[in-house]
Amino acid sequence: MTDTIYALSSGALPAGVAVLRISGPKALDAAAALVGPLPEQRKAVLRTVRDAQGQMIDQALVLVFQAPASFTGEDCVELHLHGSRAVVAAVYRALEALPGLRLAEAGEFTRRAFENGKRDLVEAEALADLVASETEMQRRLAVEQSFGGQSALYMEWAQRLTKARALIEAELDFADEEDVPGSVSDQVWAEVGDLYLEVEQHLAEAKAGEIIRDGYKVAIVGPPNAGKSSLLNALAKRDVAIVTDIAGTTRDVLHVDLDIDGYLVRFFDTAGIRETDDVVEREGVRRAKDTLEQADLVLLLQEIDSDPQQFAVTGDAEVLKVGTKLDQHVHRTAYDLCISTKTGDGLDKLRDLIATKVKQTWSGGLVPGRQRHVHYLKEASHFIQDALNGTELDVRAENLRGAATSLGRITGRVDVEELLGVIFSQFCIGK
Ligand SMILES: Nc1nc2c(ncn2[C@@H]2O[C@H](COP(=O)(O)OP(=O)(O)OP(=O)(O)O)[C@@H](O)[C@H]2O)c(=O)[nH]1
Ligand SMILES: [Mg+2]
Repeated sequence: MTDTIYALSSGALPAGVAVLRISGPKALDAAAALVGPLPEQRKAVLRTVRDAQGQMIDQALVLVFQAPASFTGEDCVELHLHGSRAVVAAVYRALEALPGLRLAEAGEFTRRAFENGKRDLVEAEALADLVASETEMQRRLAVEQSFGGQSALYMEWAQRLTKARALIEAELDFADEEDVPGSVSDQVWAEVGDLYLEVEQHLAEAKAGEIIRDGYKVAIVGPPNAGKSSLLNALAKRDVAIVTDIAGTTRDVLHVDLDIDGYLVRFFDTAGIRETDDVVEREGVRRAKDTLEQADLVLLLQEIDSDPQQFAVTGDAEVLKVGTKLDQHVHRTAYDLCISTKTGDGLDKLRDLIATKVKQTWSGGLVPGRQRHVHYLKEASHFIQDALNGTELDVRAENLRGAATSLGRITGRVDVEELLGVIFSQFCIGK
């Protein structure tokens, strides 16, 4: 017997309304104990909420969802209470006193939704992303993955792999019989080859998913006194970093998150890179180089007309050469862009350039959303590659099964053996 769980589903109190959700076998009884006879399901009705002594706690809208047509797939009741801490505490006390009820653990409602087949793992993760989304693109990606075709895509791939395997195994088992599609092999492997390319193409977009979720990382680097911290402050429109005319002011890596046209963009201000005997500054320079290597875009700052950089830019990020202190110099074509944080000159252009670059990272389609997905996709891809390159037919078939299983692990739903049943039912062998 599962516990019946309850929790506040809405945000921080106080608020206009607090939505308290109860889910589980005793949800209806529990709600009835508080509000009396329950309304017809899926119909919001105003009721008085009372404690065990009959004292009125609040008035609330009551909504009943009967299993399996609810978020969790269990009987669910929502109480839309007035959003005060005391009201919610009093309702919690009343529910706590009922047998078989307890406060839900983090994620428990969604876990039950998964266990009852309401959402698969990809959809459950995407729902968490949707709730946590702060930028427009994070929202779009989460919606795409939560309600879009992500799971269906992996399911379809697993299905194609399993079908291929079934055909190969049929050839193995019944090779000497006449009514088996004879050399289907060539066609099957051609199709598996196509699938391999599709998986690889999808994997190639993993970076896009990471950038949307975790942000587009822009490293501001350059020699000391180039105006790096001044740029960070100008972009953030507040005094985040200390700015002085002493070379070597910044030592730690500071960062500011900005929402640029709906994308999360993370700017990192770093220590000026130079040879130094100062232990602290040297550590700062090391961190600056680390940041540089992990960046998606590097803004290489240098005061216009100053001596060229003495260090090499490593990593595979794109580099924008930015000339600084334009108020004291004139434009030079040696730089991609010239700015002045004093006058604000060039800053809009810089922002636009970054916006253009980050927009190129995601086309809006299905991309692997998480490291977990990427892991299993790579695993599947390896299995497919082994299947394509193998020589022993039974080993190749086994690799196809491995690939389908890896894909199934992403959604947590695809049972390969079950799929096999579905596929076998479509063609009869040996009658
Ligand atoms: N005139 C002018 N001065 C600037 C501009 N940007 C920065 N400065 C000055 O240049 C000096 C260094 O600026 P910072 O922003 O601290 O330079 P930084 O690159 O962070 O320097 P470190 O942290 O030491 O590596 C300060 O005195 C700033 O006021 C600018 O656009 N125009
Ligand atoms: Mg600085």
